[in-house]
Amino acid sequence: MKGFLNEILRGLRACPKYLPAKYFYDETGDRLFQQIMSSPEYYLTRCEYEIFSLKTPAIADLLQSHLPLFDLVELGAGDCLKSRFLLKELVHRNLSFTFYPVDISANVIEQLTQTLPEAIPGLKLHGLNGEYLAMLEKARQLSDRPKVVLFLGANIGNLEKDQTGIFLAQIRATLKKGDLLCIGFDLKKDPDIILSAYNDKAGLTRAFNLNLLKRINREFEADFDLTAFKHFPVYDPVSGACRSFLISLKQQRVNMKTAGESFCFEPYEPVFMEISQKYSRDEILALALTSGFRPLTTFCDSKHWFGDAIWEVDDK
Ligand code: AVI
Repeated sequence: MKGFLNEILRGLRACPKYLPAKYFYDETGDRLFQQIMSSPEYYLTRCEYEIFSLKTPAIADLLQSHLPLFDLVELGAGDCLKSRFLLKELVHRNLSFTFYPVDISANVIEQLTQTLPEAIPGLKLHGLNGEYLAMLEKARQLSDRPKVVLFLGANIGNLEKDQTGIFLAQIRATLKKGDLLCIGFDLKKDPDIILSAYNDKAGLTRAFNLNLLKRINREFEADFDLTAFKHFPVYDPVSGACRSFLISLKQQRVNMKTAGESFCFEPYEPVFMEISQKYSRDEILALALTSGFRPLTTFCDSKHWFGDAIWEVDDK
């Protein structure tokens, strides 16, 4: 709670203003994100689902050819919609492994623990509720088998480029030489397709962004007027950054009782909300190399809109 308030205050005091997107995900935010993922414009989930539903045997072959024995760790497991294809395949191949789903939501881990071993008989599951890096470390303490880490859904795209390298280097530091990372990237494509994914006609992404203001109103007794902010995503085809902003439609002052502070907004002043970084194939390769991995291959969907890259931990 204290961390949340401090980060919100830091963002609203900054120039230009920003709010951290990791706080989008309260109960309403989770529900909106589920709806976004099944909206016609948000292609990312469908593309990655296609990769896992069609290419799982090839992915499993690759994992097995590199590591005869391993455990699987999924960072931000959610409902395991895509990884369950791989889990089924590995169980079907009679491989002995433990699946460690990692999620920040205790509810998600509880759900998975109850439902997944039933849906995939023979699956050994040990849920880990907490932060990615700490839980990855925990999985290593629990078993000394080599690790295959899944980080799907283009979640890596929600980090700024300078943070991405740091995060990947931190993941690598918790792994051993030969361990594998399977990481989902949204690829650069027609800018109109990207922009409409973040500006769906039903207004789900708009509501998803505005919901953070609503959350701040509720949790910190603030008085953001949700009708006085406009959702405005932009895509830069050179850098591949898709950025969402909320634009203040008028001069206004927002009060936050919990902090005893108020914030002034100029007409058309932007609040930066979220980055969803898109990558070219060359940028993905370069990222692997600079963060200490050896790129093995990238599995793509039929439209080449999304890629799941498999990297091996290189010499430390
Ligand atoms: C979770 N993450 C990969 C999503 C994305 O595409 O950046 C979050 C999202 N934001 C708006 N729509 C979806």
